Amino acid sequence: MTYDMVIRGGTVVTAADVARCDVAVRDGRIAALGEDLAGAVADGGRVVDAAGKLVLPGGIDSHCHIEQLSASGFMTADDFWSATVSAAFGGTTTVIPFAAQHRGQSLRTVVEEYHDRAGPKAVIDYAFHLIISDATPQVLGQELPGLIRDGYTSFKVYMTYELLRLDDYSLLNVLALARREGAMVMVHAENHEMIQWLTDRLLEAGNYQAKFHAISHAALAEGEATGRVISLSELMDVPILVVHVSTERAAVAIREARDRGLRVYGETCPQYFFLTAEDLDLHGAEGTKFCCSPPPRDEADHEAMWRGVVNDTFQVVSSDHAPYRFDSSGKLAHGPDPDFKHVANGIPGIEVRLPLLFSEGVGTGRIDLQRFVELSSTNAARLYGLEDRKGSIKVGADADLAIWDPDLEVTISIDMLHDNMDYTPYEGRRVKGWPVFVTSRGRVVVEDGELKVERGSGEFLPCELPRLAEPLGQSVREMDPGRNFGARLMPDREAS
Ligand code: DUC
Ligand code: ZN
Ligand code: ZN
Repeated sequence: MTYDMVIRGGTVVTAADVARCDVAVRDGRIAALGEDLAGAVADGGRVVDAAGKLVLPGGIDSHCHIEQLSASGFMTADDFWSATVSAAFGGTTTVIPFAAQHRGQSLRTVVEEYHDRAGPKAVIDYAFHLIISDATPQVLGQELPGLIRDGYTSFKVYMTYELLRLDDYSLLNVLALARREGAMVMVHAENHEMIQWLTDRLLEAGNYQAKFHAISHAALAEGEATGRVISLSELMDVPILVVHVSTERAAVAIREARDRGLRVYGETCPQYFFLTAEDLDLHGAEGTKFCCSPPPRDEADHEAMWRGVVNDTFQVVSSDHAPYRFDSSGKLAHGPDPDFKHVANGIPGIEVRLPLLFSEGVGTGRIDLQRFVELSSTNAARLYGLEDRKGSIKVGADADLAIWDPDLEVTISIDMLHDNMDYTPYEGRRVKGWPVFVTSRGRVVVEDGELKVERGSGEFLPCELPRLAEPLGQSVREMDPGRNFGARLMPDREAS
């Protein structure tokens, strides 16, 4: 047997193991793991020396907004070209952005539009989550089941944002559908009325600067909504994944649900380890660069996020890359001194997600290499139905690999990043460890600081249904006939 490429002598890391071995690639897939495989490279193939380096599965960024028009009419600064190039330079080889429905739109049409955007531009592989803002009987009853079968097996719903949010009744309808079809529901959990009330009072009093964004999106609003949606999912007996968790209060609610055996999963993002509400309190409109929802919090919440990645409250660390430039196309679309309510929500981070987590997580000993791989790649593949192809280094999987130099020290600056932004919230931050060689399906994507692939060479990945273990709570439910009444009313997937 001969190979197209052998990565020789690196330290290979998966979610389970660390081993010194070679990785052999043939026809875009991992063909063998073992010792001394380089001798079997085919004529014209190549041997890549990884001695002293780490060989990791390419990252999966399962929460990023790419070429997405927000409900308020802001287009992200990155399209599928710049976002996927930037992702690849940061060691990410799969992205799962959103195909976002605006109210009144057919989901099918939305999905087609996003394919038109991604197909000609993406340089790494991609899947799509759906955003459901209009949970009509037509959308839930007709469109969504077909889309799930076609490989769009996860969808995000919002509990806040006027033009996106679903009330609890609609959320239950979505959860019921997800239960029947076996799909994964991602939830943006913030209490809309709390935020709206605080925003109105702040603006009435003339408190319009960016720092008040963090006050309006109170930690309590996130905690309340997180607890509420956990109750809704428990009623319906269906898994949920609470996205971009920023507060200790929400983390504790997820932890408690998981301790009770519920299939409640959590995601957090680098901004909730590294940025604080004080970053929004900069001179002029500079603070708008840090406006995202939920907002950055404080150091106690940072520690809670680290605890959460260590104790498996969180399974996924994604970027929530939502890039809006610091100009009239983005943050300053409503003028040079906008009120916080009219500032595009979101910050960039698709390229620095992994180096930040590696440096501050592995580098400080908070997490080990296997946990880093799990949080940045393997768990997303499992939760979103990509595990046969992505998220691990195993024979048969796609050869999506990132060779990391664990000792490479980098000072993050906007000039070195490959997105289409004009700032990074992490300007000047020093990290240790960076990916130096990246492959996708065995194609070299990044080498020697250069992009090696063509526009549009990324491929769409239809997702399977996630294969999740049965909830621990089964026996509890049987003992307590009053619970999960909602789920009892729903026909099981097998029966429907
Ligand atoms: N919040 C979101 O919910 N989505 C995009 C970016 C943000 O800040
Ligand atoms: Zn969100
Ligand atoms: Zn988001």
